[in-house]
Amino acid sequence: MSPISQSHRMSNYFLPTLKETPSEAQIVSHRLMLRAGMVRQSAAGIYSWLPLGLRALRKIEAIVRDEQAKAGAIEMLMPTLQSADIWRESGRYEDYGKEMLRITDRHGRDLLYGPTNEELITQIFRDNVVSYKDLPKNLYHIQWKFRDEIRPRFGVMRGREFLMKDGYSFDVDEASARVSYYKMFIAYLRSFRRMGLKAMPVAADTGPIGGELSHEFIILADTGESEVFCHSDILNLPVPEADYDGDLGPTIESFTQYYARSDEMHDADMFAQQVPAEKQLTARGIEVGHIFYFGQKYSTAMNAQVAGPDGKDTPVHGGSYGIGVSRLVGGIIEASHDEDGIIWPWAVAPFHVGLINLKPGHEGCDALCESLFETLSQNGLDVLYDDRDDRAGAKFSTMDLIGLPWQAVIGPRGAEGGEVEIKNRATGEKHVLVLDAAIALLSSSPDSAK
Ligand code: P5A
Repeated sequence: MSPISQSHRMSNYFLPTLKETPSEAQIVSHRLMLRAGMVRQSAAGIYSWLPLGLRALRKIEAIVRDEQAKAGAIEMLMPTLQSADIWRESGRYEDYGKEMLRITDRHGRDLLYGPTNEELITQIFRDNVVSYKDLPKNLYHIQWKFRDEIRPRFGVMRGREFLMKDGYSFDVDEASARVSYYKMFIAYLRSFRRMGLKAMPVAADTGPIGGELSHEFIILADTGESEVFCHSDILNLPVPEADYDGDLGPTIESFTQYYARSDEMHDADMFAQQVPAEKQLTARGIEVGHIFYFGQKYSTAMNAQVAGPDGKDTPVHGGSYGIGVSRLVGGIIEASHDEDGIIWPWAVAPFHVGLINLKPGHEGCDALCESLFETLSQNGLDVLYDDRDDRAGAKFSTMDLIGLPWQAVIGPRGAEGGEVEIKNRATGEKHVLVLDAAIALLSSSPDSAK
């Protein structure tokens, strides 16, 4: 059972759903996250995560952690607040401009709420690693960031405070640094796929992070803020295996052979030359990840050197790798919903099963519901049990809104024959099954039925 596996009764849960569509929300994921009681805004671009939203966030984190571990990255945790001094060393303290939230403590010392952590990890690295023999290293954390975006919008998609997985690799030379980059490239494709998303790597601009080599991972969505230009065949490539010991070059090449670029990198002439007209895809999307190889940019500025095989000190070669963990919650909803609400992919669903008791207080209904609730929970499934005294219609629409993959409905008639009605949220398909058969069906992902 996963450590976050947990079932709840709605009568003592906290799920403040909204019937009305909130007027401030411009895109569907934002509307649904508010309506489904997942988040509440605290200030512009700053959100509280209510229990249902937090569960989705944690499931996304778990997938990220698992794939990072497979690729050899090691988790740690850096603070949200950083000293301005290290940013002065790298030269980014001034460069970052108004997006950086600057704070002064009671002693008059300059702090900042970290928008990213290249400086802090470089400081930790240089103070603790001295030899190439300790390389490569890839360290990551999942931590809140703050960027004082001029126009926070679309809910958690462009927040000011947001949760990022950010990782940093250290290598002795460029060739091995590329391997570290390739590993993250593959790990990212795998992570997004496990969340039910098809993410496309596109060559990207490096902006304030720096360097020459960079890819954004984009999921296609009309409401996305990024525009991409690509050869449509890139969307049909298989997701790579987690085989990180072999030669990763050919796998990466299978993706990078296709023209696929963000709008900043787009070259219309090259696009026309390299991509046949019928394969040219211009689309909007959501950037859910971004990886960078920036070589010795930070290590030179901040004096992070290791002794190489020849005994000489050289600045290490670095890369950084970001996943928008909180943005992904919105991104997944943008990619998977209908007019009634969210449709969670199994792997990131806040609960697997929504159990509806149509008549709480009715002996047969209560007994069958309790039995199902207990068995499913013991089997490691996360169940949200609607045991409240409410109208059937209201219960159905709440379950559709919050979008759990399975709904299990028990009413007086079925209870008599020991029967449960199961609904697949994605397809709407229904089955009436006896308890054991219901348990078997509910224990498996319905995603393949989509
Ligand atoms: C890579 C890790 C970086 O910051 N430094 C550390 C590099 N890259 S990035 O592209 O700027 O950000 C990484 C990912 O974070 C998400 N993101 C956001 N999510 C919500 N609201 C925001 N304002 C926001 N800004 C960035 C994106 O998914 C991005 O790819």
